[in-house]
Amino acid sequence: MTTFRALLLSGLVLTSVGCSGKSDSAAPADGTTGTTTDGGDVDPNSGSGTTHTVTTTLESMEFMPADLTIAVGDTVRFEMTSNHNAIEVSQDTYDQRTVARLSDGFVVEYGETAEFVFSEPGVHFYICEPHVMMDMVGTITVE
Ligand SMILES: [Cu+2]
Repeated sequence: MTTFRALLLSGLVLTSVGCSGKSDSAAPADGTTGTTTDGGDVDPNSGSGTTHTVTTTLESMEFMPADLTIAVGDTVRFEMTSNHNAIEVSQDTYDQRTVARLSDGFVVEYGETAEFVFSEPGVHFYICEPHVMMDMVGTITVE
């Protein structure tokens, strides 16, 4: 079960993603104004929530911020420098500072920028593979 969705990538990964992201849902021309639906304005899959950014630098061995709390539907944008990656892992892997990738977790490779929409509450743990032993780890808490 994947509880996040990749939005866009400036890098070269996830080339096998089959969805173009363009759902041409024949939207009617806006001749009908004022059709509001209570609570229906925000599509949890539209990525219309707040965008949070996690950055790194070449010199530092940390994610900034390392621990981030967001709301369901928010986007997290990872901006990795060429010497760091961000790989989702299990809580055990995170706690043990090892490098086993989560099979359906998010992956941001070296030097890439990627955005993910988190659609369900929960905690995501991630690491930088070459620097996990230096405590270069992070969490995304989705509330
Ligand atoms: Cu690193």
